[in-house]
Amino acid sequence: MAIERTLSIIKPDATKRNLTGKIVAKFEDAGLRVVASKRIHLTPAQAGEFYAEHKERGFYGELVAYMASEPVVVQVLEGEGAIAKNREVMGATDPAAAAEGTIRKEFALSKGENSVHGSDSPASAAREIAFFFSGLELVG
Ligand code: RTP
Ligand code: MG
Repeated sequence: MAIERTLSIIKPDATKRNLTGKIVAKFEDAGLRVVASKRIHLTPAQAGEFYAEHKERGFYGELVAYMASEPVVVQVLEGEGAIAKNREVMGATDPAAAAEGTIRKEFALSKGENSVHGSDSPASAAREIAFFFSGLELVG
């Protein structure tokens, strides 16, 4: 399998509860390498643009307000099959449906406040990495 890069966000519910280190350890234990990382506080406009694909969904307004409510940690993770591997380590969107040992099973509060985001395809990974990072900030 090819070496890929994917965009990860440690969401407000997790940064607020001081879980950043525990979540990063899960990625590293799974063989993913952090090649870029920064803590930022998104504006509602930035959060809305990032999640534009969900504009028509009923939860969009709530999602945007939540993502702008507290700081987040945005990271680029690198490794073999990193896009799928990250999604596997994250677990299902709804923690009630997430497998044992996954980040969302262990830490998520609800389907909305679910601790992490991960790109879902090579195209979204490319868009999402470029949304937050310049090439100079990616240090493999
Ligand atoms: P993400 O994009 O954040 O990695 O999560 P995902 O692929 O597992 O889920 P997606 O369907 O893309 O939804 C994006 C985020 O919107 C919030 N959500 N809330 N209240 C709800 O029914 C609901 N559904 C989705 C979650 O924060 C979800 O991760
Ligand atoms: Mg998604």
